[in-house]
Amino acid sequence: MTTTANDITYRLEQKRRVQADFPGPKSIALTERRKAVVAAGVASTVPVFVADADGGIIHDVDGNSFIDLGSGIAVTSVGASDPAVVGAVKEAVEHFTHTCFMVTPYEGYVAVAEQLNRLTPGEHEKRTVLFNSGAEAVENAVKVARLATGRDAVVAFDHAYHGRTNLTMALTAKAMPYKTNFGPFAPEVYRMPMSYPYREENPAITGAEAAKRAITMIEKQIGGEQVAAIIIEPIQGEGGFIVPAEGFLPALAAWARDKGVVFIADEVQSGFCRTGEWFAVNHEGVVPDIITMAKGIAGGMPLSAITGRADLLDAVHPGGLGGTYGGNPVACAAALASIGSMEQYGLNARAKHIEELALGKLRELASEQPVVGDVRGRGAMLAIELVQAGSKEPNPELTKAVAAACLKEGVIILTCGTYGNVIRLLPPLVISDELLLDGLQVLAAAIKANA
Ligand code: PLZ
Repeated sequence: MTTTANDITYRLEQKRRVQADFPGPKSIALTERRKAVVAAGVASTVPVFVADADGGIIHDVDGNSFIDLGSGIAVTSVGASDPAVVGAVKEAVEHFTHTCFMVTPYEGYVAVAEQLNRLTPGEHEKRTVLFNSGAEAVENAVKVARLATGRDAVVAFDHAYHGRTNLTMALTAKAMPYKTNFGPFAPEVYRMPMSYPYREENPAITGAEAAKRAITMIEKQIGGEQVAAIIIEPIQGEGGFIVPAEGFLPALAAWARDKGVVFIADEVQSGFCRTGEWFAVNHEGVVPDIITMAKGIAGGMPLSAITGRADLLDAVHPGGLGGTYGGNPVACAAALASIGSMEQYGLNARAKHIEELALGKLRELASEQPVVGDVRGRGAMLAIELVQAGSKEPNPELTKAVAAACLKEGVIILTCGTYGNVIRLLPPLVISDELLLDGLQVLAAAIKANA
């Protein structure tokens, strides 16, 4: 057991170690079995199979250990086997695995709703509904907004990612791999320009001006009074960890309020201490009408939620919202425990500390390496955008090569971005400083070696 400054104890040794024959024989055998039975459409970033995970470390079935800088795509913020979550799951599962909240309700669901109503921004009266996945939360936020406003149109943004179901594919911006040949898509979805400071034609454009650009298009192409909802990720995830210019989100939210448009913040990736606040909208004091949550909410158990204005959510007729598994009792127990751990470990402060440690290193790297075009993000949601030296031309080949080189050295790094040229860092918030710094040093070396 080792301990960090935050008094987090680990079950597994927090150290990377990759053998020469990587991937090892057990992972290779499992990959063969997998190929015969699992659909090819499901791809995996890393060619090894997991045996155990804890803190900032993932062990594979061949005895390799990797530094986890991805958290299973921003899920295991409290770690993949946080003792409080594990204990709560064990306790819950020994009593009942499921009854269906729509049939025979249980306290855990209500307790999660109380926590979400408390933690989400705004002092107004709120209501919560629980689901299973991020996409399902987004679908339901749009359902509520349409019913409550009596309007059809939904505005999404360039570079957006909202899921893989039919409506959320329509909301998602990127064709390959998410949408190509999967249509036809849900109607009444309109896409507007995002504020993407690094790639603006006019780099001096302010957040307010970028919002005005989108609002003018909305008013010209749809008409404000036709719009049910604007949905936006306050920091875009899959699209490239794009942090909009300051003032962009507040201006959009103000316009939405003025026009009776429901402002939905999709915090599926950015929520729950990831950016150093409970939610990324908090950085600019934006109060969404509805907020969608998943991923970090339940320490790895599948749970998602929408929390929003009581008048909007209670507009829906009884029986209009639900699903067999939504708010599963074991997932609710995990959520309560993981929220408890976030508070106990002080994970907002910890995410800010990670930002301090990592941003400095990444900026240093950018100043030495002209292929690092941009460094951005908040808290433990950080990224670098890789380009051809001397231009802003995206460099997806280098991005792939760097991620592969890191993996060989025992560091799991995820890529993202509309142009496939962004390396994103999403470490578990409980990662130790030593492990994080080791991972960053491997990343820096991989960029130097491949640039
Ligand atoms: N909204 C902002 O980031 C999920 C998806 C990875 P689900 N992002 C990771 C992939 O390739 O499928 C996401 C998100 C935002 C919605 C979702 C969807 O959440 O739980 O994957 O449905």
